[in-house]
Amino acid sequence: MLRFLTAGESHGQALVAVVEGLPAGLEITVEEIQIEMARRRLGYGRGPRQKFEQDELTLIGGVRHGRTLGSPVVIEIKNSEWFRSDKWHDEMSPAPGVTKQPLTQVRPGHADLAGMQKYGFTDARDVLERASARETAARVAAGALAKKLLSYLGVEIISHVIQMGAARVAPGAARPTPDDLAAVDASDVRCFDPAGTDEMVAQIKAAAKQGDSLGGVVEVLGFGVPVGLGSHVHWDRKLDGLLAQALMSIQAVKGVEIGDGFEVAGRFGSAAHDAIRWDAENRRYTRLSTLAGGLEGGITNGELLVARAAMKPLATLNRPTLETVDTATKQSGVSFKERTDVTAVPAMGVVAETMVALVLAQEAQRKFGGDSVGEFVRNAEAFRSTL
Ligand code: EPS
Repeated sequence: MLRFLTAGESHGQALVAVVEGLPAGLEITVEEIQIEMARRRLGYGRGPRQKFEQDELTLIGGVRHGRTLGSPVVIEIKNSEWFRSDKWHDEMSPAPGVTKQPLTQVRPGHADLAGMQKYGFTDARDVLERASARETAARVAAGALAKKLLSYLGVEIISHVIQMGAARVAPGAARPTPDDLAAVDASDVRCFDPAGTDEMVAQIKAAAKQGDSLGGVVEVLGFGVPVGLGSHVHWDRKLDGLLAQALMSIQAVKGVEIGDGFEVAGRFGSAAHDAIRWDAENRRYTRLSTLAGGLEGGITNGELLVARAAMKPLATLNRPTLETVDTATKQSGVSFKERTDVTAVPAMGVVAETMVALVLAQEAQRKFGGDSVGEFVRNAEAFRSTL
């Protein structure tokens, strides 16, 4: 089974991703992973840290001469802030000692207070360093490997922003295809619709002016996803459930939708399902719409995969207004200000792509198996020929 772990704190030395279970012979370079990492830093409304974090990465194990060995792939991503100054060296030192400045003014909407209570900490930094969305840099590195594995099956996964604050792309607006990804990434907010981009940027500017933050919705699209990933037989094998868990695990995501899940809830059944037709020319079944998002009974049906993730507005504001309590004194106050992003929705789209890729790669490996990429592809082709 393909699985992955990440480790590391936001202001520590580095993040690490360990990806285990990839077949041997997968061609991968540091540069390919770096392209995905750079995409995660895109987007209007990011804070100052994005400008100096270089996401300098090293392949520590599992890859030789540009190909995986079948052993765990280990990727290290140095936090450039650690190396450009000693600002965090004492604060984040693993050596025994105490911090000079414990953070006790817990931030509403963050893991701070619940995490302190759960783990018995008196310094919110013991929680926030790991809860930070900096961790998604390691997920994206792992996701680059999953995307590469899927590419051998002709699967491509992209995302675009469909809502930023109150600005929403019109329902029925054209969806991007993999050929449009460069255009999506060129938009300041990773929105495919030019009018939508302008409105979204205006929203961000207005929020920034007020020291406020914005959330939004991204749509992830999977092209060429094979039939038969996931299963109807048990709750924890349903692919829609696995995708929901993976997307919901992204920092600040509070809602997940497969296809038009929420919209169809209000329709009659006669207008809520994707009709099936035999496409004689291509000798395959097709659906006439994408309401189910490419999933029926928790199994992929070979149609476009559609999943959406809603991100709440970031809880750290540049103008502290959220009421909170100091856990040391129990005095009321307002949440402390740290440098922060106005929105991270465009970046979250790239993280969401990689989470979808990791789940699909896992399930593709479960279905097709194989210790080498050649075996994996042969098995997939043999299955496809039976459909
Ligand atoms: C983050 C807060 C900001 C973001 C950071 C995630 O960092 P800082 O507080 O150090 O300025 O820039 O995101 C990243 C560094 C990244 O690479 O995405 C948070 O609290 O989640």
